[in-house]
Amino acid sequence: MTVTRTTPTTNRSTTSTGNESATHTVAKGDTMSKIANQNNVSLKDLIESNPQIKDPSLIKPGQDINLPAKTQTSANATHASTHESAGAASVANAETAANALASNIASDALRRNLMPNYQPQNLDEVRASNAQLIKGSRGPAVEKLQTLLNKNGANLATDGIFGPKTEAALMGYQQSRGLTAAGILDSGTLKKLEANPSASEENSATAPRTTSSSKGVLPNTSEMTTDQKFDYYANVIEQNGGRINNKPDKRNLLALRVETDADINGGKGAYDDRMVMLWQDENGTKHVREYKANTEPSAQYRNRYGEDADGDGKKDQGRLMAGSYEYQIGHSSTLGKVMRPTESTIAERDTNHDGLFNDNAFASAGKSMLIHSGGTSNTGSAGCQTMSPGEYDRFWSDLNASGGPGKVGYTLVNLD
Ligand SMILES: [Ca+2]
Ligand SMILES: [Ca+2]
Repeated sequence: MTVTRTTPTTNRSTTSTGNESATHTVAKGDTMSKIANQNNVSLKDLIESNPQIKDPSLIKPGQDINLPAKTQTSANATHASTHESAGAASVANAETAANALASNIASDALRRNLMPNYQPQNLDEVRASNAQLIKGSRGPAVEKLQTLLNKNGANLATDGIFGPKTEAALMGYQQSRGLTAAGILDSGTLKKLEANPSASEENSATAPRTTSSSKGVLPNTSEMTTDQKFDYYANVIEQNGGRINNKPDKRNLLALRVETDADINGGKGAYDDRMVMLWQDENGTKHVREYKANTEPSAQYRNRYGEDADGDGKKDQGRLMAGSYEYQIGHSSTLGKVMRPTESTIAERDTNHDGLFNDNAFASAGKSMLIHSGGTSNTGSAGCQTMSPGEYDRFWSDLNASGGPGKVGYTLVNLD
C-alpha cells in the first residue's frame, strides 16, 4: 500500500501538521469536552494543558485553549508501544508508516494518529485503494463523497467537512448495501456509490433512519450480521477516543446516548439509550450484545443529588459526559451489583434546572457515576447508567460469563 502525505510532520509534540498551531480558539457553544473530542485528546489532558483555566466549565468564546499531544492510552501495552514507535517513525518517513498501516494493528486509530491531517484531495486516491476518507477529513474529496451520498438518498450539506452527519449517512448507506458499516470511505464503498446512484434512489425510503437524520436516533442494526455489528460498534468506540480490547473474552462497553429531558415520564426517566457489550472469544469469534439503557438522571432527584457547579447554592444534576472511561465491578449496599469508574469522572451539569444538559457547566462526579439496575418503569438514576431489572440481569450475566471481567473500557457517545 502506498501512502501519500500532504504535509510532513516535523514536530511530534504538536497535534497538527502544516500551519495550524496547537491551540483552539473557543467558539460559541464550545465546551472543554467538545474540544477534547474534536481534537482526539482526553479531557483530562486538555484540562492539564491549560492550568490558566481555573474552572473548565467557564470558557469564553475567543479564548485560546492549548491542545495537548494526542492522547496515548495504556489500555493495551502492545498496542501502546507499537503505536508509539509507529508514531515516531511517521516523523521520519511515510514508508514506515505505510508498513505500520499494512500490519493491520488498530489500523484506523493508528492511521489517524500517524496522519492527523492527511487529506486525500480527490477520490482517485480512494478509488486506487491508496487512501480512505474518514471522519475529520476535509476538502474537495469529501465534497464529492457528500454529493454521491445525496444522490443515494442522503440529505447532506456539501460543505466538504466529514463530520458526524456525513459519517452517519455513509454508515447508513453501507449498512443498506450489505457493506461493513464502518463509516469510512474505502474503494469498495466508493465503487458501489458510483456504480448506479440514480437507480438506487428508490431504495432510500427503506434505508435506515441514520441515513438522512442522524440526530438522536439509535442506529438500526437488525439487518447486520454479528461480525458487521461488532465492526460497526468497534469503529464507533475508536472514532470516539476509546480503544478496543481484543484479548480473548475481554469485554468492551459502549453507550449510545439519545438526549433526554430529565423531566420525561413524570421525572422518572426513560430507557431510550443503548448499552452495547463487545468481545472476542479465544477462537476469535465476535460477540455483540445490545441492551436498552439510560445514561441520564431523572428529575425526581432534582435538588437532592448533585454538585453546585455554578455556585448559586443549589445542587445541579449531572450526567456523565461523552468520553472514554474504565469501569470495574463492585457492590453497593443499596444498589447491589454495580460497575464503578476506576477514576474520578466529570459530569455535565444542569445549572438552570430545566432538565437539559446544554448549560456548558461541569463539576466532578467522583466515582459516583455507576452502572446499575433501575426499576421497570423508573430508571432510578440520579446520574448513573441504568437498565431495567431484566436487561440488567442479562447484562450482568454476559459481563461475567467468561469469569471476572476485570477492568473494562466504557465509551459513551452522544448521538447529536
Ligand atoms: Ca437518554
Ligand atoms: Ca439546563
